[in-house]
Amino acid sequence: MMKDRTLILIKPDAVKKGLIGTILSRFEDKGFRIAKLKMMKLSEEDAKRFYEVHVSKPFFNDLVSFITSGPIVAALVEGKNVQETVRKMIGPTNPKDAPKGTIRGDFATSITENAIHASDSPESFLKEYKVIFGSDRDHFP
Ligand code: 3AN
Repeated sequence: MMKDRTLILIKPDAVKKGLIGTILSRFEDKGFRIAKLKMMKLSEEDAKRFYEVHVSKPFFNDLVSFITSGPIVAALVEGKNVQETVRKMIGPTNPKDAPKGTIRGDFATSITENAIHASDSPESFLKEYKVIFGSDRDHFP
């Protein structure tokens, strides 16, 4: 059986605001396990691969330039129903629609600078995982 897992990115706005620990704590407090953790700066090429599904969207260039604008923190998070639960915990894409208590509701600045990314399907998880952790030595089985 496939393990329940998701990939999150703490985006450059949240890293700059000093929210790495706060955001990771929310997942640990919920009972999820941080199975891998990496602080990095995405290259433009990897950012374009990561966001490939959005290539035809009008916001694609802004998205790539923002995600490459500073360090991010990537985590592999595991636990029962983690993908669905984490999507609920982060809240809607636009912080204007995100309730207090969600990560975006509490910390996002704008629809672009929205603090966090989380995989929205098993397929996107695999793709994203490969971009972020795929070239690591101890890579995912
Ligand atoms: P989510 O991150 O909630 O899954 P997606 O996958 O629709 O949202 O979009 C990916 C990222 O693209 C968002 N996190 C956000 O930063 C950016 N984005 C989405 N929609 C817009 C938009 N209308 N204008 C600007 N940026 C957007």
